[in-house]
Amino acid sequence: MGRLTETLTKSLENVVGEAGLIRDSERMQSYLSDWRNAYRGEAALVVRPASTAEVAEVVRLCAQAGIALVPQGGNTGLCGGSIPDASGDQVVLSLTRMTQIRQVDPGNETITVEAGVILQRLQEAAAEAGRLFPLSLGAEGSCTVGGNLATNAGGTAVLRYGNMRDLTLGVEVVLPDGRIWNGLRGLRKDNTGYDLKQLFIGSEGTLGIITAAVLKLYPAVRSRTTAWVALPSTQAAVDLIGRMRGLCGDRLTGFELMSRQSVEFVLRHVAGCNDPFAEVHPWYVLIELSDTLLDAPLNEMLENGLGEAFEQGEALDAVVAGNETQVAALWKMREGISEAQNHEGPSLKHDISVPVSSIPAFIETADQQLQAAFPGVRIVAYGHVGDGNLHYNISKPVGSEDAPFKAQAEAIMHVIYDVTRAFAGSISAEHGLGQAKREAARRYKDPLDLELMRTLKQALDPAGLMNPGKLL
Ligand code: FAD
Ligand code: S2G
Ligand code: ZN
Repeated sequence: MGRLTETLTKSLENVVGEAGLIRDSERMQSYLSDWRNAYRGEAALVVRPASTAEVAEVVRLCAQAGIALVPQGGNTGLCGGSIPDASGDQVVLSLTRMTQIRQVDPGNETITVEAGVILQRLQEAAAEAGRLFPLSLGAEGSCTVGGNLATNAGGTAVLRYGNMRDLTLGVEVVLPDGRIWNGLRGLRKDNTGYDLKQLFIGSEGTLGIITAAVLKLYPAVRSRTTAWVALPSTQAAVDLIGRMRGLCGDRLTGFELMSRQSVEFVLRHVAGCNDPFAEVHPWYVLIELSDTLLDAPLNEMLENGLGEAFEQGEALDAVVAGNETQVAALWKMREGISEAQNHEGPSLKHDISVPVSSIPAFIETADQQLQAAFPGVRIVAYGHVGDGNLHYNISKPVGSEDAPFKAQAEAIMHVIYDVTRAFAGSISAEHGLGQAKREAARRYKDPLDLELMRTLKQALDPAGLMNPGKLL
């Protein structure tokens, strides 16, 4: 790896201008640690190009000098993928100045946006065109489209609309040698060889820098109903989602599971959150139905489904939001879990997926093994049931110190990932691998998977300058 020189810095400044270069260590800080302060690094420079051409020139100059680049969007990633290493030789390339919405094409049901567009802005732009862009996650106020693509983000609407991979028709990428690959096609059918865009989606900045994308738009949702339901078990959650899917089909657009522990954390740390029920229950689901019709009979469907669930003992209590304020309050309970965990010491995150029908047995097995081996740890289990995706996070025992708990992180991780493997699951459902799960991927992924990934990496980035140390 090369080192940054004054000459190169000058050349980079000629490309991105004064506004696009951050050398001052103070101003660099927010680019050098992640949202949770779980990862920290050093950088020789932060560059913020404002166009694809500028990105390409920055990449070309750094490639020539052998300087490694760390692409960064909103820096909300949870695996340390956007944080440079400790060498101080790497350059962080932030896409946050590339915020153009290049084209909205309602007739083609597509929108073309640049990588630095914040997800919430994209959702608003779709709404302004009378459409829906359905990707939705807790960090939507700060994560960027480029980061969503690079991590193949999921979130709460995957069960109905899929993840970023499913929502994308084309991408524009600056390759590791600085060439611009224009894959910005808005076609739903294009069978002319390998689906190249899919190589870059989920590549976490290791194969190139995504600078723009053509994304699918959907019909706007004009009615929705939301309920918070107490359940006796996770099996009841799996039965209930099957019931709701049978009754409501594609109208089921949200089904989020939360353990009592996760709700306790939110009630304790997130202002304005109150338990809708007087009684304490072991599990809860947030259910949302939505439809493009203005007056779809959603409440009726929901009540039918819940009625059957009560009869079958699948539901213990339920509240249906009566207005938008109450809908927002229920989602705040769900989306507040991430933040709440940060107030309870280190949160060891395990973003796993297993077949939906295996969720109850996974939780029972993992709970048993963890509590036997690490008495007192607090299991914060919640997630997107429809995708078999659990955030099976672990917080330290009450009253214990951070350090000894963090020292157990690897052993805890192996218990959880061994159980995940036993259920033919994945050790990363939606957050990616970053630096957090690079070693785990080596241990849990099939060797031939890894060999093929390395072949691709070698073919596209032979100098290994694109986000080194991440993913592979
Ligand atoms: P960053 O964190 O900046 O980068 C993430 C990765 O992508 C890094 O490896 C980086 O190098 C790479 N990268 C960024 N931009 C580009 C680019 N233009 N080209 C190439 N590589 C690039 N994720 C989910 O999937 N589902 C959830 O439900 C979810 N909920 C969350 C809730 C909270 C409160 C928080 C803080 C995070 C959550 N996340 C979730 C994780 C995170 O928001 C997503 O991974 C998101 O897609 C990251 O986007 P970003 O712009 O912040 O990317
Ligand atoms: C979510 C956020 C990450 C975590 O809230 O759906 O993806 O585990 C998670 O806190
Ligand atoms: Zn999630």
